Amino acid sequence: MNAFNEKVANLMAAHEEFLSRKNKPVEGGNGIFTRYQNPVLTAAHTPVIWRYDLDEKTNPYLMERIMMNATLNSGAIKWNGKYILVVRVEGADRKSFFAVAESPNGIDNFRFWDYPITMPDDVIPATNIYDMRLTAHEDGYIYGVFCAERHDNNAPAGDLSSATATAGIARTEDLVNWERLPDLKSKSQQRNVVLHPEFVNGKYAFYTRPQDGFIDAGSGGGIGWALVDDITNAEVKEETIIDQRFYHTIKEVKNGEGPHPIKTPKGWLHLAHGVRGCAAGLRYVLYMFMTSLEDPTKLIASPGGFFMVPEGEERIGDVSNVLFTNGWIADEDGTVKIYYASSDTRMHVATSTIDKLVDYCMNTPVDGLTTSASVETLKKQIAKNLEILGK
Ligand code: BGC
Ligand code: BMA
Repeated sequence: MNAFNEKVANLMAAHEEFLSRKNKPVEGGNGIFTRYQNPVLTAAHTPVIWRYDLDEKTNPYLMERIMMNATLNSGAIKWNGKYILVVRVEGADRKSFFAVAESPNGIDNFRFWDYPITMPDDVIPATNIYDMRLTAHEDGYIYGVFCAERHDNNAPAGDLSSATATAGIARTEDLVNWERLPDLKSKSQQRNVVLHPEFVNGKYAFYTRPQDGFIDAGSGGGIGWALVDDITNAEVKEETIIDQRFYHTIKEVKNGEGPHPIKTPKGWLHLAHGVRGCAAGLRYVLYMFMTSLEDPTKLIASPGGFFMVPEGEERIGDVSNVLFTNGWIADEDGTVKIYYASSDTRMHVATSTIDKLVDYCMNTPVDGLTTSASVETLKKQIAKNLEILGK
């Protein structure tokens, strides 16, 4: 073997060893969920054959030719017994694309498929696409709903930052070949749009997030709900806000549905993100709520405050102080694997169970929206505990 080939072999072996690392649960915690020690995916997990040109003639120094920046906001689905993430991979050029990574157990050994997804761009071409929510719909297709971002051509000359966000829709049967449908038509811009897994009154149902501008949710605040007659020409006609934003809460500035909700005997279990502004910028945390099985627009549980916030190394990255989720998998045994990204940089997993998450939603005190209300809630628990402890 010549020196170059030996270098290639070492590179591949080191990468294989890295991908095979076992992941361990972090002991302790709050009893609600369990974090895992290692991120499940980072830019370093992307295949060697993506990043390097392995031809000695054209890459004698064996350098990375196409660098990868981050692996973040991934959709998730259990498919053919495998835990699948449709990852938002961001290259050094700031373009995001989707790529499938699969794992046998959902907590480690995630490996990317050889090729990224070729998403048909035959509608109105987008500059960037990201944050796919996967839904195995009862119509038989797997849908991917994602954000399609385009430069706003109405912006004044020289303004290269104004953009528009719409919901792109595509469907597949094998996660390889995707049929692109027209983007969701809506009066406002949309990000964080999610397809509900069941028909409701014979129609497709979407969680929406209407927004006034590209960044600002503005008057369109909240997680919305819209019924759509035809998925091949989806249009939001009426939109109801099912989970509102409130002053001085973790979702004051904006909020958005995470993955599609999990159906439980007690109601639909939702995971979402809430955003507030502070001197350091926007802080993204995760929160939960539940809606009624009979009427999915009806909020039946709204635990106050956050469910999960960035901790330790999670707090630092390309866009620091951010947790974001758009994928979780409920196993047959009731285990839930929550896939979340930290600071727009890497993917993690945390585990819980449907029973624990429902208990969390039903029994965590609601946010009373004022200091006085929070203190009263706290005093009630303290008094009860002192009585239990006989003090
Ligand atoms: C970024 C997204 C971000 C959005 C709003 C987009 O350009 O790619 O990650 O959520 O801007 O800030
Ligand atoms: C956006 C989201 C995500 C991102 C977050 C933080 O609004 O849609 O793409 O993780 O901001 O940058």
